[in-house]
Amino acid sequence: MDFEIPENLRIMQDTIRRFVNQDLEPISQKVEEEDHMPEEIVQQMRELGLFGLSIPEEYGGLGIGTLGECLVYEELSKTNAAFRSRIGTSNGIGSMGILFDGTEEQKQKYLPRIASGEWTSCFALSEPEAGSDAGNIKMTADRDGDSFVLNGLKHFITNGDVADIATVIALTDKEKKTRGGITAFVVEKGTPGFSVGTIERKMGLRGSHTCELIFDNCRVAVEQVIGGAPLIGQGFKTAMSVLDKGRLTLGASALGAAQKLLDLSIEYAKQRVQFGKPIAQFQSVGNMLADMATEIYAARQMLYHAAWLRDQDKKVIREASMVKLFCTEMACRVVDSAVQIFGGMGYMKDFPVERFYRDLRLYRLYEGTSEIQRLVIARELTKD
Ligand code: COS
Repeated sequence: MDFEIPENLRIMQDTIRRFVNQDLEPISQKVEEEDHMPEEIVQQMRELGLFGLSIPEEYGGLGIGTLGECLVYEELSKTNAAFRSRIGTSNGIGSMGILFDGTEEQKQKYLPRIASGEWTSCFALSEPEAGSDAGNIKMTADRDGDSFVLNGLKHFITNGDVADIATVIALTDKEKKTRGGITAFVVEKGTPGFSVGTIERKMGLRGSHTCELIFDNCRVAVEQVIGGAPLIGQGFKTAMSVLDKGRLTLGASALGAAQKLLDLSIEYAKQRVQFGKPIAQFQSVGNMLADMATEIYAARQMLYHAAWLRDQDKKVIREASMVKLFCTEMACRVVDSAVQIFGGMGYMKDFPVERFYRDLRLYRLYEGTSEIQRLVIARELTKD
């Protein structure tokens, strides 16, 4: 067994760590307060190649593999979660369908633009009646000659307002549904009938917007089916494999946030004096720190192992759900302890702990709730 992180990934990790400390962290509170991501910082992300992490070099990306991506997201998540969201959604769930199942023409057309950050992508699956029950989508795509006509509403779409292209999952056969009746499309901004609806008001993740997308007789050519004509009706599998990958990188993001919270908690516990000594010297606080560190250690091992498995081209459906489940639940336990250690200060907006508390709560919900992860794991364990 080799637990060494390869040299090239270590260098990348250090670069991102510096970027977080020097450029992102100083503006993280501003992004939170203004609920806005400054264009200059997005430009810096482009220059670092962050929008192409998961895209192979032949399409203009860095192609650093799943472990590399996880290491980057871990570092990026030690500050405001909106930064990771801006990048991760675009070169993650927004564009992975094209990479996994797209035609060569689609890859050539879209991936270099996503990788350079010139274009942003989003992933439009969720609907009011199709959250966990992803196969229950109502949005239709009716065939009409050489095109499809899309009608319906998507909601909770991260990056929806800034996206230039959307991976859109729609029903092409109401009888077949998840088995041959769902199709994935790539729809470009500006296509008549495609518009952004309400920007939703959320508990956290300010600076990263979540929107409705409206499709009203939106006509797209058959060429916009991800994978082209042979994959008409096969979009549910595309969507599911996109989510499998996203569950690993989201686990990495939860892990990075948890590590940051542990670091902040240790620092605070060592300098906060009560009853004449630093609170770190009280056994009850020490126990909390010990539990936080132990869970983080466990989470990191499982994440890196699952990422490594995926880089060996192994199927990781079960492992990805385990990682998403454990890392996000763990991070929520860690942030709860962090608030407890910070006491009243942890409840104040002057300290980042309060923001992490709100932001991390989402991680147990999106890209598959904890309940869905357990369902997937149990099904994988018990299937023939
Ligand atoms: N990768 C590839 N194919 C998959 C897959 C995966 N991870 N999961 C399911 N499939 C395939 C199945 O193999 C099946 O095809 P076959 O009959 O040809 O084998 C087809 O898809 C239907 O699968 P299944 O019967 O399992 O579908 P269900 O409707 O029961 O739903 C779950 C499966 C619950 C796993 C799915 O609805 C899900 O992941 N829900 C959560 C969605 C989510 O994360 N929403 C958050 C918002 S999106 S950001």
